[in-house]
Amino acid sequence: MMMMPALYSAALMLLLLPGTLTGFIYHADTDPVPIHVEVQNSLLGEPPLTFSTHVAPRGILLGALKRLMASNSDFKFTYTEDPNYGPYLESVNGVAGNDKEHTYWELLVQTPDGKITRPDVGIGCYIPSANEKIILKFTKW
Ligand code: B12
Repeated sequence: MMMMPALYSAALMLLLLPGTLTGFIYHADTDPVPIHVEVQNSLLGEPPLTFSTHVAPRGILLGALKRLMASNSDFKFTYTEDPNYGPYLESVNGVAGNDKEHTYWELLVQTPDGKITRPDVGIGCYIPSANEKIILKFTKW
């Protein structure tokens, strides 16, 4: 009988501890992932425009771009649907890529350490990580 309170609290600890840990990890997993989006028009030599938005945890870039467009009237984009590769970024802020002129919106990613990479997937497949700068660059191929 003397052991009961100690046993009881030990059992309670065992029950609560994993719950607390799981709760913590679960919370971190559901936090929105902050990112920046920079629009660069290398052909017209316009100054870059930078926006802040967020993506759902492990969410796709397309979702973040839609969220940004809905919340900020200075950012607009359109995309077409490719049968093989999904969403193709067609225009940003009224400027569209053009096959005849060999222009397109290139997707680049700058990580917080400053390194810039060119993802090998489009806006419908790319999953941004926290604090990345997504660069939408109007350029030529
Ligand atoms: C040429 C080419 C381009 C050219 C297309 C120019 C043109 N209008 O002809 C340009 C330079 C514009 C381009 C851009 C990009 N591309 Co590209 N491209 C190719 C390539 C080498 C050949 C496509 C082709 O001509 N096929 C033959 C024609 C007859 O078939 P088609 O179905 O009509 O081809 C069209 C589609 O492929 C489309 N297209 C081309 N690239 C992409 C990328 C995406 C995401 C989408 C939705 C459509 C698309 O454009 C073609 C012409 O209309 C393929 C690789 C390959 N060997 O197939 C990569 C490829 C399709 N591209 C790829 C990528 C990743 C991109 C970019 C996202 C790169 C970037 N980080 O910016 C961008 C698209 C950005 C955006 N605006 O959404 C990937 C797609 C992989 C994936 N699962 O998403 C591929 C498979 C190469 C790779 N890395 O493995 N691309």
